[in-house]
Amino acid sequence: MGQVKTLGEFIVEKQADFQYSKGELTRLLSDIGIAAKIVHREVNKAGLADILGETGDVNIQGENVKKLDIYANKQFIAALSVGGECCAIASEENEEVITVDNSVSTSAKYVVALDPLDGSSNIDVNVSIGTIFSIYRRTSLSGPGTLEDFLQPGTEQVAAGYVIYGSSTMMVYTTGKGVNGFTLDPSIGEFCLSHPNMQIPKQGKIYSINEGNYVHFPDGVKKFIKYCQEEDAATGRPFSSRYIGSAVADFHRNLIKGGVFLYPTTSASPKGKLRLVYECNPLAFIIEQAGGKASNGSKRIMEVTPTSLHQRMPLFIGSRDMVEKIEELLAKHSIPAAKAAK
Ligand code: P6P
Repeated sequence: MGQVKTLGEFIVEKQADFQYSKGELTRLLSDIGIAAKIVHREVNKAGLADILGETGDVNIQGENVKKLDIYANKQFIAALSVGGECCAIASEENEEVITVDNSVSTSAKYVVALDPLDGSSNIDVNVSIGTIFSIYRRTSLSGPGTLEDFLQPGTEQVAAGYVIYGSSTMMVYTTGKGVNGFTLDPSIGEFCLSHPNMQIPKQGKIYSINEGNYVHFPDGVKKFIKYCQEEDAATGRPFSSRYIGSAVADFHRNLIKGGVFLYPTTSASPKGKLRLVYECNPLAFIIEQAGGKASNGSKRIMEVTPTSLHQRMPLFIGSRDMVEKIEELLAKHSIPAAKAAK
């Protein structure tokens, strides 16, 4: 095996990609790596420690809070606050923006939005879960970060990534110069470059959707599911249905193998289920940098300007050809608003 390159070495090496960079982003990404290692340790022994199960609380999303959710949230907030490179943090677990008020951080130029532990309903059944993060330059001029710092379109992201706590723990991120994956080697406590320059196949053979919601899907989505199930040798159909129910795990599999993940509007989630700011946008940045596509069905996800911190958005993300097929079928079979209003 060739010379191992650690996340730290890689980040510093790539620092040159950034004009005027004085190492702040380098430090920020390293801070995230540290928190990921701490969360990895707890996730991997959750069954032993008393951090499985629910806290008895319900979060702002109305979801039962898992002890590991809270633990992960605290670790990432602590690592980012101590690091001094971000002036505010937005988290799925917190209704409001968390301002980092220490003397160093209020002059920091970055803000970080994160889902500290996505898919946490899978923790108790030992299914892969993940952390998703998105980094912006602040738009506010000084002082503590503000809500407006987070309501930027995804095209303004400086960096985005995820950590997947699975059969191994990996950190995958982009700073706009491609996508690179690092696997944690617990024996040395370092993330090591294992997946350089990740690219998603233009056409995949996997579709990932919760078909339990079929009756409530828009007609274009129903047509796409039937398209995937048709026999057609030329396009390798029927495709395989794979749905883990943990967005980071489904996304990561599709990034490596090719495929498309769909979370359309449903009766339970009339605006979609995934959150624009700290789930859809970071995953969209990664997939575009890997040659794929991310859409809300009619628009490029990263061009949607968020109007609120926790707003939800339909998400169709993965291999370019498959996302474009979904957009084509949605356009062809969408009910014009006027007609739908009758
Ligand atoms: P459903 C996990 O709760 C999550 O937010 C994503 O990680 C996952 O893709 C989705 O919800 C699963 O939702 O409605 O199919 O169970």
